[in-house]
Amino acid sequence: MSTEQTYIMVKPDGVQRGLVGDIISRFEKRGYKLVGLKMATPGKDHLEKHYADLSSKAFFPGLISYMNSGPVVGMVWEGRDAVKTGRVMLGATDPLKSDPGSIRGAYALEVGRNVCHGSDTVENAQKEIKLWFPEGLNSWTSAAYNWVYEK
Ligand code: IDP
Ligand code: MG
Repeated sequence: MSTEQTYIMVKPDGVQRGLVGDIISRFEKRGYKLVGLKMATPGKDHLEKHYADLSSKAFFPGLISYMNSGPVVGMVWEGRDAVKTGRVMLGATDPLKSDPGSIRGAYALEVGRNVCHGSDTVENAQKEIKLWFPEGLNSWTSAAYNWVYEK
């Protein structure tokens, strides 16, 4: 298992519903290290770039208008197996199929209002991090490192 970075985003419904703190807290408590964090309202063009792979889907216009309906909170978490484990913490795309202990399984009921985003591969994580954090990330050493990792 390697150290990875993943892009996690609280979608507009998650921000409106006051879930930002809880979502940050879950990643923080799990042992991941926060290396980037911002609120943003980047507009349609940027959101279309973020979801470019889905542009041919029938739900794409609805997805973009949902994502453009208010500010989002984007973050980058770093640590062991961050991409895959981050997806497990989010839950399945369809909240009704999500484990109840996951974020979507705990807080959402519809695929079109599923409160959070997480990168699905290391390669896509790198692309998303460049798109959302062109200014770069924060490099720091966590005092908790040796309490989270045995080696
Ligand atoms: P993911 O967010 O779990 O990676 P993707 O397939 O990448 O899922 O889809 C991106 C987002 O598009 C989903 O999180 C969801 O908000 C929305 N979405 C996906 N499938 C549907 C659908 O069938 N109807 C409406 N929205 C959808
Ligand atoms: Mg996806």
